Amino acid sequence: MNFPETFAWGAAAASYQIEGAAFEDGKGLSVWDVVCRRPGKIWSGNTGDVGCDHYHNYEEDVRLMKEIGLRAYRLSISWPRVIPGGVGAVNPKGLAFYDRLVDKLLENHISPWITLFHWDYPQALYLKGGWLNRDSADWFADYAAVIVDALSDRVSRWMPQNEPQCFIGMGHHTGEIAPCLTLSDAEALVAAHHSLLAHGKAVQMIRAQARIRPFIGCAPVGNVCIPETKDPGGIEAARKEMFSCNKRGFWSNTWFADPLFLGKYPEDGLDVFGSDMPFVPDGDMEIIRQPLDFFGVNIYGGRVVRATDDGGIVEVPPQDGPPLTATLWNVVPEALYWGPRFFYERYGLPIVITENGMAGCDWIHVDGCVHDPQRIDFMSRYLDQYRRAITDGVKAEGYFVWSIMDNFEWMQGFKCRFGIIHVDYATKKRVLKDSALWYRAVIASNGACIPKVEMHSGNNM
Ligand code: GCO
Repeated sequence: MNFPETFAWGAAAASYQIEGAAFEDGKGLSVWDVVCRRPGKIWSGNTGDVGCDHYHNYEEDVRLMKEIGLRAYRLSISWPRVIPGGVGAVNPKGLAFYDRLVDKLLENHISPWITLFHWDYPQALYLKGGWLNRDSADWFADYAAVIVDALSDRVSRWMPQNEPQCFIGMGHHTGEIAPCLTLSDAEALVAAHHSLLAHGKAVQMIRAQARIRPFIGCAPVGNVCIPETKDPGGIEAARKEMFSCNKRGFWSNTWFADPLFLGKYPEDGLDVFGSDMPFVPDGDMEIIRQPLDFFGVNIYGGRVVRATDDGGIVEVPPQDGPPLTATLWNVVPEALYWGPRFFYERYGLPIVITENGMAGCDWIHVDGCVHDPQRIDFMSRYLDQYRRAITDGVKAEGYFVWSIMDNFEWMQGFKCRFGIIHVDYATKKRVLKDSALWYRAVIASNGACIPKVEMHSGNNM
């Protein structure tokens, strides 16, 4: 079986990572503008102040998307660019940028898929307590209303938030990303709950106000478990591990997805957090569980696990010298089989891979091209597995490669290059990498040109 004829072949990016213009045309501060100015926080002192400067180069960028033949582009909106104070007055120049960008995409027959929040939280609201303040859910819904009012006559695909596991877990619990807070479990649980409430209120707002039929989903981290053995017991062990929430922390799939799709927190998570759980007012879980149209998920890799004789589950370490990307992430193509399969089984909605890709050690070669064979092989193997999941019954609606262009990789600054388009940050020159040209052929053939990897033929990773 091949990919569906209407499959959304896309690429993704995020406002703070590519736009630049951080202090231009009335944009307000985000927590990333502030954290980037804290000495030693970001690799080599990089900031998103200018970076790819997509804000001034969006027409060239959309032209390149068209050249690649993208059917869809996943962008995020900078909340403080549109509402500088986070609430209240709208910045017309900020809104006008997205209005122009959406029109340019549609002019080139590229469907805009919008993420409302991809981590660049308004600093002004952070100073009012941010996600710790229960009002944050209404602040977010009011922001959603502004975007829906401006763009929903042309935009139909929506994801309220990107990766709460990161912006809550890493941003508010471990402190690894902006706003770099190390709150107690109890406080981080409050922030997590408010972010879920915000998701629900934003979905209600989109459903109520969208001017064309909205298709709404999510974009969490996808923590995939892969069965070492493919017998029923091995598969059940991987499924159980993937949907367990038995550690204090926020990296879980179910802590954020079960409330959205099942209307309740996972029991094992409630047990492990115990008395640290916040008070949940009546009605909250009903607000959080709004009907959604797709299960979008960001998948890069996975853990191989096996069941032990005593009923436990252990992780199987990768073989010595595993294939690694430039960020030292393992290359695990089967993650794009088992992830879509297990998520589809649990939540029952069509799957969209809202992010998948790799960082490479890419540069412009002497011939003026950017040869990135690793990325082509990576994407080819992952997409072959995704196709296998579709063949085995998973309903899938799209794939967004991360990323359309090299960009600001958060605390790693510009060290890592994830794009299928190379960006020279000094000159802003864009060069399509070989992977972009390869992806063009994939899209043109609707995936038919991707070779089928015979499993266990010795060339599996
Ligand atoms: C994420 C974010 C992206 C990252 C990408 C590479 O998943 O962490 O959505 O903004 O840049 O995934 O790490």
